[in-house]
Amino acid sequence: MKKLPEDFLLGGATAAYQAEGATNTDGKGRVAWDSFLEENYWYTAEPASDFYHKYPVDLKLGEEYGIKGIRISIAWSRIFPKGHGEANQKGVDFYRNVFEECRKRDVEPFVTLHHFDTPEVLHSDGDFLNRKNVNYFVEYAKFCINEYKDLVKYWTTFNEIGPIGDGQYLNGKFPPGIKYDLEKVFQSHHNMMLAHAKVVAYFKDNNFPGEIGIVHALPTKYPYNPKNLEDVRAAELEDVIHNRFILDATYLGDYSEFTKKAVNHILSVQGGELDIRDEDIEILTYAKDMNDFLGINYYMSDWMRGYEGENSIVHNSRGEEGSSEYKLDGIGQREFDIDVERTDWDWMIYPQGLYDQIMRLTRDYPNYKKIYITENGLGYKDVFVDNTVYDDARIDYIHKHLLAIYDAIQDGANVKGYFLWSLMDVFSWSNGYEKRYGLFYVDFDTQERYPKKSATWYKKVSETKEI
Ligand code: BGP
Repeated sequence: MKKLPEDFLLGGATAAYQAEGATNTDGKGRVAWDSFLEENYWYTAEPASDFYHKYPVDLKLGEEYGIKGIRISIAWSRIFPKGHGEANQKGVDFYRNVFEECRKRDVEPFVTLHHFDTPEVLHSDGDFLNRKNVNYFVEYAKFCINEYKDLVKYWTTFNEIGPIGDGQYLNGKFPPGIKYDLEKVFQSHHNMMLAHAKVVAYFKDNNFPGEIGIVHALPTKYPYNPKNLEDVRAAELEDVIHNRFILDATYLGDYSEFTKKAVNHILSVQGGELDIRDEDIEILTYAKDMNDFLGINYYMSDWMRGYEGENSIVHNSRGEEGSSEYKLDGIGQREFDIDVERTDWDWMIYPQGLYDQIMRLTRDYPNYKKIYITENGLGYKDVFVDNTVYDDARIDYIHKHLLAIYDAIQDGANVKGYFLWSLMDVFSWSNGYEKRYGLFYVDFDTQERYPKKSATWYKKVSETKEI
């Protein structure tokens, strides 16, 4: 039996838009997702998991099931319905009540300021491609940090800058639904990193209590055939797009020569030019050693082959195994037909990839201070029987990933905790209510919660640290 460190925290993750529902309650402003879901998908963010009203139930269950931390995001448009201006007191009060409930239940809130849900007014004005919005974000972040400093100790600026750029401008599954625009992908990454650095500098320069960091999704990229140079190159380029560019910005405060060359190559094939200014680099450099922690979201790895030809990304949103496609000219293509287990949504299940990613971080960015695994979990078509779900596959998935984390800790990585995605079932941005991840099953008609088999298993791990 292996044992995680005594102070290793086990928690659950949520996000405002996927959990709260109540999309226009108490003065909340619209977000781009509201109409994007209506127009492009078969579901909306109503009712979600009605966390807006049910948070006391979820936190009580959390306490009962050994949940020591919860990732919660603040919906920017509840606080500032139009992104800036006068604060909406009802929105401000809502999060105060939630954080107070967390304290009551002894569940530490890890608070994210932005989890995919920029207010619509700013989103339609270029979102983070528009530098004006970088400053609006910084103002909103400052407001929250000051408002909740008595209740919140752990702050995260952004959740997954990488998938935001991808979803918005590469695969088009997030609003505004643009595809194959690599210039916008990198520019969005860069501008958001700039916003992050400004907030981190503010937090540290003013000695706020607690810690601040960022959450990056870091899928590991392997060459399909490690002996084939084109495959090796494809894996490197994919890694730059999804991981290395934002990690450089976070911890180097600049882009390495390797990264710059890769980006130049990608843009020379795909078109585009970036606006990266000297003063941006100064800001990134100023903040690079100030990050208290890095949150890693890890779900999958990818195997890459070289590819030249037309761009083609097909998103498997219905969970029809084998229907995904990913091919980018001059970059590479993902190979799905390999000897690795995958989910119905073609996410390759590979715990070793988490170990490799953690160790890569410690090696390439030694100024990192500590890591939380801020998301990991199994999206599954859960079967509800006997008022529960016998989700052995999920238990197996979590167990294997905890073992990979254990190994990384043994090998010197400073990993302090793990947040399962998700605490209770929530809907999936581009896959709907059918793709469930939670420890607590949610009946979306009645909003009743039912602990799954995994919840009982997870509680034991949280209490004993034995895996
Ligand atoms: C991450 C997001 C989460 C969550 C999770 C699962 O990218 O931070 O919000 O959605 O992935 O992804 P999906 O819902 O697409 O299965």
